[in-house]
Amino acid sequence: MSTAKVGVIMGSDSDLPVMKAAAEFLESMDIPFELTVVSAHRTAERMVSYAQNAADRGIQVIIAGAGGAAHLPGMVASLTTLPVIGVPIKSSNSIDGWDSILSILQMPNGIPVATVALNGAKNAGILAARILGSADSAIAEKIKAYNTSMKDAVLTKAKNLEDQGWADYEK
Ligand code: RP5
Repeated sequence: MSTAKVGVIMGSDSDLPVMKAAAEFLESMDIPFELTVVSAHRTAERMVSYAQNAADRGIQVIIAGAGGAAHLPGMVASLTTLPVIGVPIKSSNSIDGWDSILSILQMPNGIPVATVALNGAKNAGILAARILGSADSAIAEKIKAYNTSMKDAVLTKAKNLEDQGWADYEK
């Protein structure tokens, strides 16, 4: 069995510049993942086999990104009981990204795909970590620490502006 808990798949290697944000977040949380190309249209059999075997291989969450007529996340969701997070990608064959957003978002009743924002692969990584964190307190603690670091960063930005005399907000 593979040690990966999250499967990060994408329709093409041209999606990698976007999708690597999911991988980088998982890496920062020490969550084992795998990353590969699975195309719904150009490697349909590979998609079926990947989705049908993922759970038995130890994968607990799948992140699937695709651009254009983005059928990969929905089709993978139809072939597994694992949670699937979809990342719409504004790709070279995309009109303006809406094609991919709607292909991934507008799933029929019964087969959900948790769709993040256009090119929102980092949030996909965070959501995958949160799903795993619901049953793994070590991961949940790391997410808490991540949230605290974001809060501190925003408060530092606020203080920097306030110190320039641009606000007199009383904390
Ligand atoms: C989609 O077509 C892929 O997910 C990618 O976003 C887009 C372009 O693929 P390539 O032509 O770069 O392989 O299926």
